[in-house]
Amino acid sequence: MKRAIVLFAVLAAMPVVFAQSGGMKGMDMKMDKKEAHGTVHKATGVVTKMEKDKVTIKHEPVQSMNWPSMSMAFTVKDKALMSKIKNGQKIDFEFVQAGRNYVVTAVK
Ligand SMILES: [Cu+2]
Repeated sequence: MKRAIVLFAVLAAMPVVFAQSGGMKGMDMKMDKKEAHGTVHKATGVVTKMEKDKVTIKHEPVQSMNWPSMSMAFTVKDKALMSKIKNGQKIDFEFVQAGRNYVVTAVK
């Protein structure tokens, strides 16, 4: 009779263990995705609009992103970088992807 109780306790505990390991797997996958960012992309384009921490650049094709030429907004976090940029200027620049944003990291 005692043995039956022990067996029941072990079986009852098992689904909890499985549920926990499943949760950990989900977490690992999310972390992998985050680490996919960080690649530096190079592009050339003309600045068509300037805002507080954003510039719109009509850029030429970017092979590393598989982008055709287009006009789009880039985030500029660095104020020193922002001061180098003028509206209408043609720039060679570098950027990284950060979530849904594209952040300019260098301007030549
Ligand atoms: Cu683009």
